Amino acid sequence: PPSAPRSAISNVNETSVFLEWIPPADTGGRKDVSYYIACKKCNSHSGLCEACGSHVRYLPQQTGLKNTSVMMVDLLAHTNYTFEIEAVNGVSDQNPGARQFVSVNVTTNQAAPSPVSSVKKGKITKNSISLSWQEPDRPNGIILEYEIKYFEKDEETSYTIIKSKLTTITADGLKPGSAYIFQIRARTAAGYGGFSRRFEFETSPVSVAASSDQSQIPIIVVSVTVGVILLAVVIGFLLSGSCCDHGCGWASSLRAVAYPNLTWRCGYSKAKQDPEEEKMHFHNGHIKLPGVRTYIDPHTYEDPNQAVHEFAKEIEASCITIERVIGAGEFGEVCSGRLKLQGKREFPVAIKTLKVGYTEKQRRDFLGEASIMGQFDHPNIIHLEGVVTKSKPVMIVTEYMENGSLDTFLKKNDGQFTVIQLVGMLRGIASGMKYLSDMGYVHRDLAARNILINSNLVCKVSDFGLSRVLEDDPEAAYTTRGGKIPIRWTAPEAIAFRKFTSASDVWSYGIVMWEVMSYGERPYWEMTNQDVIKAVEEGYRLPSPMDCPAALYQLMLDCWQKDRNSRPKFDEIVSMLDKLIRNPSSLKTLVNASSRVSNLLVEHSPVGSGAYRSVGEWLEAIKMGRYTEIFMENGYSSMDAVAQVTLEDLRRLGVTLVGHQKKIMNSLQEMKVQLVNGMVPL
Ligand code: ACK
Repeated sequence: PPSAPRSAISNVNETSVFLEWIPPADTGGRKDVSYYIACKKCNSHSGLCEACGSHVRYLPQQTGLKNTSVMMVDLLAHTNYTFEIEAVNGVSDQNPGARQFVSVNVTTNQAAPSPVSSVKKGKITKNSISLSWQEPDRPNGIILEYEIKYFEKDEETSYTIIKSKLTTITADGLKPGSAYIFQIRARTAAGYGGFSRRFEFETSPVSVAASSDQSQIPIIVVSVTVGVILLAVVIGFLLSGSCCDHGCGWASSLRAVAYPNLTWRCGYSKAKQDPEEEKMHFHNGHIKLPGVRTYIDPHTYEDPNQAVHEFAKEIEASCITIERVIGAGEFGEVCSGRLKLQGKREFPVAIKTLKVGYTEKQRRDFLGEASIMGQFDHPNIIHLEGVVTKSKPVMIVTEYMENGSLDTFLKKNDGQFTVIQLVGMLRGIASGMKYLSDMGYVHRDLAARNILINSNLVCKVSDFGLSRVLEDDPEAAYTTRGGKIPIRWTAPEAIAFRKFTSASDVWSYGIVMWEVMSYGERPYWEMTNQDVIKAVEEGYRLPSPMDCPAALYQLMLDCWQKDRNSRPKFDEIVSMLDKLIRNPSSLKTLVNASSRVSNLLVEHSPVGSGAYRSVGEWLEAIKMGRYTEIFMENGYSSMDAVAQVTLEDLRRLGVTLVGHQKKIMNSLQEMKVQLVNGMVPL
């Protein structure tokens, strides 16, 4: 027989061991030398060893090895092993002497748990699926928790993650009669193991018998048949050619000049799930409640491109028709246009473009907004259609909101809406914000300018810029989109010590309420930021907008509570607004016009030595010079006297146009606020 192999070396990687050696010095004069590996698991205290058992796998094999290396996998973590490498030949069996081997001692490392291999479905309803599973075969430590990822089949980019310490969960809030894909992975102190294979389960369908009578069944059968035929036709069509034959492409001459790189293919490529998914973390350590989706901060991705493709569909540029430029965004032009996707009807979209000559950081920040927006799915959050990243210009495509930004829209339509319409807008914004706060997303820049409004007066929250979320950057608090924290909209604790939470978003929501009820008036008018900070800190608050229902102004004041825990939550705001909408008479009580003004007068010194030397000069400055005479004739000849004017007085003086009343009252308020450095004290 041959002598023992020589110079064996080992390389340990978690729970795998690689062995390599040199052939024996003496082959016994034969050419049929092969190797056999004996594996022993040894107790570190007693030193006693036992055979490893059948769970260890040998690559390529345990016996008859021709090469001088082998790999053992699926060993136990933190375990001492002895491997004996024996050289054998055709006569070894006949040798009564001792075996000739070289041995190697190794200790395996900590390792992540092996994948969960068996998952069973439990109770299934039309909206929920219960699951149970077995601990992984090799936990390699104590399992701290499981992570269960699921999504509707073929909708992989929008998924939910639930964490559970038990080996059972119920996923609820699912669609009836829909297939869902589940994957589970375990976490130990060593980290997450790999995800299990995909398990597919289906929710039960909505019971037809319960919701329809027998006579409808033939209709359903016919519909299904027609549906199947249509589906076959569509599939045939899709297989036979591209949708470009059917009208997608550029409609205007703008296309060739401004965007020459676009191709003529059509459709979007679905974002693929990347194995790097393990790198994701939860935003701000936000703890998930079962069944509630959590926002994932794109910053936790090493590669921002991966984040954007995780959450946004790639659209081929040839499917977009740019029609006109509608504004300027932070990174480039904002255009309106049309999107034609395969199998869908063309529809209007807004297109944000990234200007040429951008830096890598600008591209990242620009697409960061899409990575955030793509995670949301709510009627009051602006909907992302997709992104164009594979050609230039880089674009973000969203649904089109016919009436543009809410602040501009309200200014343009001053006094044109009923209170119920205004409350409807506010309800929509609150509902969108409730969704965001449930997802663990803090907006930080909620303001009417960042709300878009469509032709049905539906308001949607937009502007999900990334730069605001740089918590660790000491400059971040002062360098948001406009270069500064939006002081007038921001809660005092967020200004003072950057405590941005959903409660600080509630403060901003109160300011948005004020903006809406005053048709786009600038909060705190022309006061400087420093004065606003000081006044708010001293307990002053914005006075009620004109003709504002008392219940709404009270809600604003609640949102502006200094103690953030005393502010209402977004779900409470939604319920309160719903109540007011259901009971419109509750909106009839307005904040008393005279108290609205006297509030200021009682607390603060009257206007007297303000910026204007005479009543005439003041009225001219606000383009209300036509009323100078009436004012003078009625005893309002000095600025001190003017400071006492109430809305009733104005009406009595014959100032009947609401627009004029507003101009005068707001100007008065502005002057008072500037003088006293404050507003309504709480
Ligand atoms: O007030 P606007 O018309 O509404 O001007 C701004 C401009 O682009 C720069 O932001 C408008 N805008 C932005 N997103 C959209 C959208 N999804 N639909 C319609 N207009 C939009 C915004």
